[in-house]
Amino acid sequence: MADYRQMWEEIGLDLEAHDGLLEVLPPLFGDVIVGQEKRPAGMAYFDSFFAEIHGRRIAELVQEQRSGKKVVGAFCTYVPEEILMALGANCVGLCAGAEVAPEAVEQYLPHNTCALIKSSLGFKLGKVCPYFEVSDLVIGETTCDGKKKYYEILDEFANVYVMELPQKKEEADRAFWRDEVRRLVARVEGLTGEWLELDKLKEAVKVVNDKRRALLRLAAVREASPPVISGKDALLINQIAFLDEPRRFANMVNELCDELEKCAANGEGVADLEAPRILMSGCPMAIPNWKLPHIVETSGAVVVMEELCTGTRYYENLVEENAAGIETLLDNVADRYLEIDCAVFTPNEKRVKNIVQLAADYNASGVIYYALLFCSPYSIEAYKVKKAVEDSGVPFLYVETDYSQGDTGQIATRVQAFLEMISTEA
Ligand code: BJ8
Repeated sequence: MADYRQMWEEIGLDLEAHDGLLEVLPPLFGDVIVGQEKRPAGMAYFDSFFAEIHGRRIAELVQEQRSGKKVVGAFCTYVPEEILMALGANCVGLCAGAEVAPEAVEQYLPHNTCALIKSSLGFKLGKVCPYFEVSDLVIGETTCDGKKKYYEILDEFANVYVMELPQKKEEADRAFWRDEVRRLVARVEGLTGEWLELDKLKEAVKVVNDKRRALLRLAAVREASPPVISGKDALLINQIAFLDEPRRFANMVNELCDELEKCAANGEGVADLEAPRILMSGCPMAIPNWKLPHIVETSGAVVVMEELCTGTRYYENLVEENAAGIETLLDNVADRYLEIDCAVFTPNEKRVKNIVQLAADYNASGVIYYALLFCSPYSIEAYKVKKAVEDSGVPFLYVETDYSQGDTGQIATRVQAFLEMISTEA
């Protein structure tokens, strides 16, 4: 990586603490991601993106800021990226995938808060997330109680705006959410000084849909047997989707898909035909959280799909592009986001059915459900998911964990026993 120290200092990173993070990340990446066998050549772009994750991409964002463009940070897949883009802002996902400054965090948040929320505050208090530091505005959302209350605290340290997400999906909720999306437009117009215009929104909708189309193409080729890409590589791509420039990202995913589709046609894969195929479902896995997929894939299985926000929930469902006027297009944007099935919704039968369908589509040998410790929505919803998955004849394993490494051995033992059970029954 080039020398970015001056830039990091200017944007407000704590250089010493940041150096500490940079000492840990590359070896972890080398061990977990680069160390895999038979990786597609097209992963080189995503590896180089990761190598420069705090460098080149931040330099691009800072450069665009200098020419007047804003940066908006977000935590959730409900934040409508195309609206930010149409109003002259870059949307970036904020770091929340590693334990940072835990003692400082627990001065603000109770111990029994999920690792994702604690991590996010840790990155901010520790001043080690450059995406946070370059953000002109941070958009939160009323999803789970933990995040809702966290944003009140984060407001002391960042410029925060919170979108109100309904908890049901009935007509009144849709009407409310469509209005909420318009309130976001007004807030971002105030930030960037630009007005939302039909042509700009149409273009942004197409760009973000193209990113989703590329990820859907990648998802489709993962139905192949043997699998043509590891779950860890696919997860890395999904994680980078929140950070990279969308047009470039879509091009690189499509290039990778050209390669993977050829492999699938030739029957070439990254694992044996007999390797158990796992559908991973549950809480998001933010960079550099590869803990559970790494355990699964070093135990002889392959993750063939992720029902996660760093997975299907991020890219399924496109915004309807055909719209005569701006109001219809805004409604189309709002409606697409309300289709996302986060566990904070009630009732949430569509998510449960979708998981069963994904397991069938990907010929999954088992579903591994990932719940972060203290995450009520996902851990409680696991009951219904388990029942539906097992009723469909697919084995199910529930794993509750956090970002520490202390339970890795115990999880590995449970995963291996699960995989053995799958193989015996097959
Ligand atoms: S759409 S999953 S990104 S809210 S893990 S903070 S739910 S206690 S992250 Fe999420 Fe949006 Fe939903 Fe996706 Fe709360 Fe659970 Fe923590 Fe969570």
